[in-house]
Amino acid sequence: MWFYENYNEKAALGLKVRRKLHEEQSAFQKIEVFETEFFGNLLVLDGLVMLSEKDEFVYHEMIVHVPLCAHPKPERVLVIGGGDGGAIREILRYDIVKEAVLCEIDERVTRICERFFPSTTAGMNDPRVRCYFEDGFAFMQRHEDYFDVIITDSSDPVGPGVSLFREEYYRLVKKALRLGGIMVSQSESPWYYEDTMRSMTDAMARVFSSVQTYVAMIPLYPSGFWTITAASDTCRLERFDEERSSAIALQCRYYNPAVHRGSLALPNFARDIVVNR
Ligand code: SPD
Repeated sequence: MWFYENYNEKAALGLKVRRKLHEEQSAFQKIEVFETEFFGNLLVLDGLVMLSEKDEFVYHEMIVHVPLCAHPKPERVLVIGGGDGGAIREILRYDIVKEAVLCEIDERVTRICERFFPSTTAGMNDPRVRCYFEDGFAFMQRHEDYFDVIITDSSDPVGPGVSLFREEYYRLVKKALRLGGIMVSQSESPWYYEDTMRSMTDAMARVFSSVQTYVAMIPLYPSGFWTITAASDTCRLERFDEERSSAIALQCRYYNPAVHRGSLALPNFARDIVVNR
């Protein structure tokens, strides 16, 4: 039995699976969990791969440690999306973090991950964590001048995630950040989502003075060449805290100070899409 994620009707990812562990239609999306031969359990939303047990560490380490090592004092961190808990797990590695807030639109994602992905949800009951199950856009409208780092760990720009790729959302994020804050957002692949990358980074650049896209190699995301984009008025990713980064790297399987620096180097074809500012 094989699972296929269709990329653009011309290419697909195929994974050999032992069995389907779960399937349901939540109020927001179709949620499926497969047991694969090689990548462990696999979470799929509306037919698109969100994470596997084997490779999730790459995405979660890179979406968290790059901004948390670039911000001078990340005490309050918000994750929009990320109901699987992987980003929260990484945020909790920092003693300096006082509050880790999760806002996930679909509570069923979290409940299913608690059952099938215990290693990503491990931190959810930590006393520094607060979880809200509601729309990220609406949550952001109620917050002003509060967070140091805001991480948008969304699904792809289809279905419930679509509003998180727009200028209006980035304006709300900016309002919710304290002075000196930084946001990051998963920003898809230059091979398959060129238009999304261009429009989202253009929108961020209308809101923040600095926009920087960086790379993470994630085998189960389309093309394996995945990007995350940071935006801020004060933080620059190349000016990161080396000491904090080296200390965190001791607990990581992908992230370290050299990877932090190297992830900022974009090949020309990708650089030309996002025009890092
Ligand atoms: N095409 C996959 C993009 C998914 C990005 N978010 C994944 C959620 C993992 N926490």
